[in-house]
Amino acid sequence: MTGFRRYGCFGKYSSIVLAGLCFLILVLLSLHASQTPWQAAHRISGASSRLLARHKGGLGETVPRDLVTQPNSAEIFIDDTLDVEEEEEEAEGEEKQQQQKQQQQDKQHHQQQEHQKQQHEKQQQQPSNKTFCPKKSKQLVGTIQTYLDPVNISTVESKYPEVRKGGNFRPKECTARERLAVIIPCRNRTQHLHILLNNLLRLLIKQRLDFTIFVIDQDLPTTFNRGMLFNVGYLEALKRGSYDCFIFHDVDMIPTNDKCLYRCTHNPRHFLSGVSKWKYRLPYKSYFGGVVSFTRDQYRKINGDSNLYFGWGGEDDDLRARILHKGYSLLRYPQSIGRYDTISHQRDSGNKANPARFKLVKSAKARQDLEGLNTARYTVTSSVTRRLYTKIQVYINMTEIIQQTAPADDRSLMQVLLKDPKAFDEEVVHQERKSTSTTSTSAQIK
Ligand code: UDH
Ligand code: NGS
Repeated sequence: MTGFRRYGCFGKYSSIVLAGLCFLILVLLSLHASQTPWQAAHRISGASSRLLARHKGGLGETVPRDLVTQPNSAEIFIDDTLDVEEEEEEAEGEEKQQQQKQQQQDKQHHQQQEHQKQQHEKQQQQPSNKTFCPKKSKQLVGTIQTYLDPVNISTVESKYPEVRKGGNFRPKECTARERLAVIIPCRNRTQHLHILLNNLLRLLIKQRLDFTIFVIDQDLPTTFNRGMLFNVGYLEALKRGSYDCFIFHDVDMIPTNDKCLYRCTHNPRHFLSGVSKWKYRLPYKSYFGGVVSFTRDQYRKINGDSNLYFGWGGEDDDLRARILHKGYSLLRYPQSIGRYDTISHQRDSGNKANPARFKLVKSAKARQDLEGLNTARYTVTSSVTRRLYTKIQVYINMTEIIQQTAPADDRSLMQVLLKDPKAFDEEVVHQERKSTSTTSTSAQIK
């Protein structure tokens, strides 16, 4: 009874005793760190949220390096370089960095195991006694000159004799760590394509990558659909080879640093950290357009891009929402590495701003599993292997996509696209097509 009374008494005052103890700990900590108790409390809460953020890397892996922006808990861009050797050197001596090193080693170990598994499978297919290419080639220098002036395709072809027909390159002296498909949507922008190839091939070859360039063109008069062309690129590339990594690349984005590695990693990556047209900044923090990478599995798991964004705008915001919704984080290279030049041009015809885009972006997560890679319907109207790229031309039937693959709610808000084709330039583009030459390569150059 006495014991009960004693514990009962403690129970009555326990919250006061606990609060007192916490305050005492804070006072001791603040004395130790020469801070006020409130600063000490703030430090503890900061440390615990950083700890939580580290474990948001998706796929059970630790997120590397600093968080550069964290507008809210669902939008995380991580500044990350794949530059493992340099990171290890910097880490020497400091306790905090030692911990990062340990985490990285664990991650590397896990990645190495994965790689070994994949490479083993590959070597079964193509027996070779070559060693793997270095993760980061010794030939890379950092900032490189960009060439933005119009160039003839024959000039570019003669510069890269090592690229095989179809736009394929494979290093001879080593085995590349993955097979990369670069997917470039391109309609009526042939001159930009030549400028991009003139810059990009040099970088990819220097990085000792095993790659193929796929150019995806969309038949007129259907309104342009960038997101769906990415799905087409992914599906058609996989029909032609076993690619592990996909980089979706706008035709007018020119990398300015050869340490910007065109590789895939444990989370999808946004390559741009600054673009010349925005004074080497981005239009908004969560911008996800321009150049992005996915492993084969990552893109399949997010069900690819939405097919519903006919016309300009919103498809990249939708893609970002899909990535986050499936539990991935977003990686982005640091400022100096993700610096891109862009080729200035006029507005494209056949790609008018899509008035339904804002509402569509809002329903991105709800639609994710219902439409995307799994509902991409198109007809391949031609497929040709040029010297520096494989070109796949497709016809997309907008009416069919909207009426047969859009979920009911989205279908109704997209009626505006079907009711008034002129609002989407289809008539205008149709007229233009009649007055320009018939092949897509010699079509209007901007
Ligand atoms: N693209 C084409 N042809 C087109 C349209 C787009 O090839 O007719 C491809 C091309 O790879 C381009 C990419 O899709 O780089 C993205 O196109 P975009 O129109 O989103 O971006 P871009 O930088 O033009 O080419 C920006 C125009 C700004 C319009 C602002 C409207 N409010
Ligand atoms: C946003 C668009 C994005 C676009 C970005 C930059 O407003 O699709 O501008 O565009 N989002 C919506 O419209 C919802 S750019 O200047 O590169 O044409 O990528």
